[in-house]
Amino acid sequence: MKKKLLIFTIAIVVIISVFLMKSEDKAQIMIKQGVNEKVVEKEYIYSHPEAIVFPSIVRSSGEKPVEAEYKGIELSTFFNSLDVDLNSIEKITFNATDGYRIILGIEEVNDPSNVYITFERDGDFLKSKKQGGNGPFQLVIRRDPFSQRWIKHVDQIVLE
Ligand SMILES: Nc1nc2c(c(=O)[nH]1)N[C@H]1C(S)=C(S)[C@@H](COP(=O)(O)O)O[C@H]1N2
Ligand SMILES: [Mo]
Repeated sequence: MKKKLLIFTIAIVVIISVFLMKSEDKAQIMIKQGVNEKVVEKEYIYSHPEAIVFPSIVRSSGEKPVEAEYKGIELSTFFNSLDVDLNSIEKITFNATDGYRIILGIEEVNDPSNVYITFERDGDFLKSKKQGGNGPFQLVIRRDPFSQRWIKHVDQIVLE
């Protein structure tokens, strides 16, 4: 009887660990346009040849603004590299894993060197919400001083 309980306990622990490992690994962004869905994996983003590093001032509630170097891909470049055509798009909605959401007009997205999907800060990959970070992916709007639009933990982008 004791043996059965032990095996049962081990099985439960293994199942839960596998589940936790899987959910931790799931750094990806889903792009939706009508009925079309495209999943972009973290490897694609982390190794993107057009990613750049730029300085920015980070504002976090209750803290002094600090300067940091972000690494990311300009959003229009990102869509371009994925063969996503923005010509008939008017607005883009960004959804985060915590339910936070922001919407950008296409003019702002096409405004050069402004909107970036970022994945590194000061040389380290952005940590997930679970690990206490702003990532794994965060939108940075360089010319927007109001960081409430710098959406953290982006996991879905909807094109309309
Ligand atoms: N996913 C997500 N992104 C978000 C928020 C949030 O609650 N969830 N808060 C916004 C606000 S109001 C600010 S000021 C910045 C910085 O948030 P922090 O104060 O939690 O660092 O992130 C912005 N992006
Ligand atoms: Mo904020």
